[in-house]
Amino acid sequence: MSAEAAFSLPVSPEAPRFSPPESPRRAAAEREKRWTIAATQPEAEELARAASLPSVVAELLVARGIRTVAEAELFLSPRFDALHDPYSMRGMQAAVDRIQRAIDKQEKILIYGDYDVDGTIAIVLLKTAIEILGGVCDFHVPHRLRDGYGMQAAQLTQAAGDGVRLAISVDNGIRAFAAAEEAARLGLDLIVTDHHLPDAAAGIPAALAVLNPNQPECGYPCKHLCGAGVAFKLAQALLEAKDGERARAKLLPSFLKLLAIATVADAVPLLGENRVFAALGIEQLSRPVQPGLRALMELAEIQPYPHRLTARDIGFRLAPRLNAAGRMDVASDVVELFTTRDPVQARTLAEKLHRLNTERRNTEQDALVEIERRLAEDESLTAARCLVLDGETWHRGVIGILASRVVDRTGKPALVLTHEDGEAYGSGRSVAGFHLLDAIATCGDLFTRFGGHAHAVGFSLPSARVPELRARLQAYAAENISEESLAGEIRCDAELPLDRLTPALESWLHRFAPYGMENLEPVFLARRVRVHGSPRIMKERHIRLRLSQGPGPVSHPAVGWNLAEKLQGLQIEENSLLDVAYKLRQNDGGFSNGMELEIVEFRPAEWAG
Ligand SMILES: [Mn+2]
Repeated sequence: MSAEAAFSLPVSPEAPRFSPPESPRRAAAEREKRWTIAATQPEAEELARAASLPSVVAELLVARGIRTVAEAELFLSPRFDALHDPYSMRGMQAAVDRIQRAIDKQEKILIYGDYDVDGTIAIVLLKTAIEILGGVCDFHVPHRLRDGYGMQAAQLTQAAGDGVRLAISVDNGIRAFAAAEEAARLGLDLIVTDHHLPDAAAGIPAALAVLNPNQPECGYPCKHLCGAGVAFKLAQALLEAKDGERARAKLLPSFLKLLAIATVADAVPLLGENRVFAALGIEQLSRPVQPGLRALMELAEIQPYPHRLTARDIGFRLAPRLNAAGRMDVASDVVELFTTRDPVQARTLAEKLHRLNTERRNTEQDALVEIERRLAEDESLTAARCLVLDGETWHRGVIGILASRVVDRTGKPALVLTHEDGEAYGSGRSVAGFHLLDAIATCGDLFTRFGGHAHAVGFSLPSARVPELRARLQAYAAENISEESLAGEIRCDAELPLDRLTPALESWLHRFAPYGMENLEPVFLARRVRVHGSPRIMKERHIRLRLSQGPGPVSHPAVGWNLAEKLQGLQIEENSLLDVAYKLRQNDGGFSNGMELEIVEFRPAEWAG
């Protein structure tokens, strides 16, 4: 999965802009969304009493699968000592033994990674651990466009020729059957570490050890580690075997900063061990020590301590810069950035990533303008329930992001394709309630290759077949997507009237961060709130206003991204009564209690049922 998939929904101030008039976003906004509120959890009352929690806090915890006081405590205060024993992961002992032998005999080790944030950080973590232990190790990052994803047999042949005796895959390899065969033929020992699902029919590749919590018979308790998470567990086992105390007190905690970036960027569920990685790592990220991280954070304009970082800072600021390397060029720069000790080199590399990200954004923006024009002009697209958009010159590295943007703007599932020498390469993103992989599988005969999951897909096919793909998919979508799921849904986690917001409750709710997959930022519903004073429009697109509820004199500052048009269209003004779906946000700009509301959606209160 990718960061774009996870972060495509909130329209961030950093997201690129479509030209406002006649934008497809408006068309989507005009369709009235369905408002739903989560059912109250029967166990919540019990938990609230047992753990002395406010009831809304208990509701949110139970909705995240938390039942006991101990689980609640760990969720609200993640601790390093809650990490699982690495040896409960199948294959760990064999992997540790072989790597230790390689270190003892000074055999050259090759780490084979991937070109995204997860894959590059996985390399950095394992390489650092092996080097701390005195091992010799090289790494390989595939080129996204030239090599594609996964381990290539030819690379192993070359490595063996260069004297490598042990290869370790990180964030890939669980389906690398050909590469594993080649390794065996070369007499090269192979350790696979991965988190992707194994092929149900073909099983796992033959290797000296396979570490993957998702392989059959692996009893590891946290099944949703990212690739860097699996690499971290291996690093943990290696370092603890040497000097457990030093590893736990110093080395491993220092790994958590990068691990948190990978965990958030790879969009794995932020629960269980992942939550510990993300929470502790993000906390430390506000005081970066490493030159590469410092340089990157400076260029990404992330405010230093005492400002507290959020998962959004990672998702919107750090991850795109790190991913830009793999999209536009070669991702090995990310590994260099995070392993160099030289501040000058770190700065140079960070600047390169920053520049590539700007280039990526411009490339994306140019394509979006073109897509925007087509959406406005081509009426068949307005009617279609699934969009298939192809371009001659769109950069293959950004088509996934483009698909996410189109989904954001139109509320429809979208496939974006680009042509290269008679072959079309595509990436697709879906909306809730429409299984995109199932959908494209109905056109399986058209593709050269395809894969993915419910939410996101990737594929290629001969360019000449694109019109047929479009026609068949649109016919399928017309049958299988309801008008309702296109309109979208405003999901509220709980009803929370504004007059119940106290600083104490706000600090409880603050402990639910960091947010990500399966721990989404809670959205609350407040009915019949009053607009206090005149709303202000910012940059023609956003709104800032104060909202109050009940007889008290308190009003709360609120902000709403991209809601200006709707506010004006509905003639909302002072004293209007609204239902609002909102999130609570820490604001550093000095508003009351530092908290403000972020309005997700509003509607005039008289529509309320
Ligand atoms: Mn990954």
